[in-house]
Amino acid sequence: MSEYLVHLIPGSPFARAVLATLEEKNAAYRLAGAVPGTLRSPQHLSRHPFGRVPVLEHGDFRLYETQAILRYLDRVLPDPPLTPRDPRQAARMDQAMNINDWYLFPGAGAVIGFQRIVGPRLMGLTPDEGAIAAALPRARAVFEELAQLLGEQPYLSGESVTLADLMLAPQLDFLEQTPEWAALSSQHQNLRQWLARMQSRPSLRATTWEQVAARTAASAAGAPRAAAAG
Ligand SMILES: N[C@@H](CCC(=O)N[C@@H](CS)C(=O)NCC(=O)O)C(=O)O
Repeated sequence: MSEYLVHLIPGSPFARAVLATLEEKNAAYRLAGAVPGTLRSPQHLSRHPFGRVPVLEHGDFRLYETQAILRYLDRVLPDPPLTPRDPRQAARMDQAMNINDWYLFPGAGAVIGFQRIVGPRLMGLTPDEGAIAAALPRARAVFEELAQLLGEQPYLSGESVTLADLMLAPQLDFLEQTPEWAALSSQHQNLRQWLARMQSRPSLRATTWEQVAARTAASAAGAPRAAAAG
């Protein structure tokens, strides 16, 4: 079977979901780091016409959109399964992944995460406090809903980790690093415990911003990555 190649920018929570899924599957993969600011280059647009990351290459098959990539990986690497067999649990998984794409990332990650972390760290920008304040009500609503859906379960769609957990944990891990985290999560201890549970998994521990940055450089030199067990 061909090797997996992931085009990404270190720190991207969407890309981390792909890497964490590959790690959960114990698959070998390589990283191709895009330089921030070059996603609109003709070369990258030929991979991703909307100029984003991640992009997966698997042999002659190229795919963008994180949900599609995660589901593809779960089909071609069926062990361990990361989609519940039960239709209702699978529907909860799908629901959480769409909450990520429609509400969590646009409402919180793309504003609060960008203003607090990405902009200052990668572009030297000063956080726009007005934009952050305006995003908070929507972000609060997303946290409330995620906490409600999680309830007392260990994972978002039940007893086992699924693609939804792997997709949302990198986003919340990102937001945990912002000053807004305390206000957003203090009423939702179940969500905090879930995030800690996810952060302790080898797949998340192996895919931190720092580790991915280091490995991106190593992969550029041609060393394939054997996933950590777990
Ligand atoms: N819908 C896309 C979203 C991916 C996305 O927004 N990625 C961010 C990094 S986390 C990105 O590429 N941002 C670059 C930009 O917006 O120019 C997916 O699911 O893959």
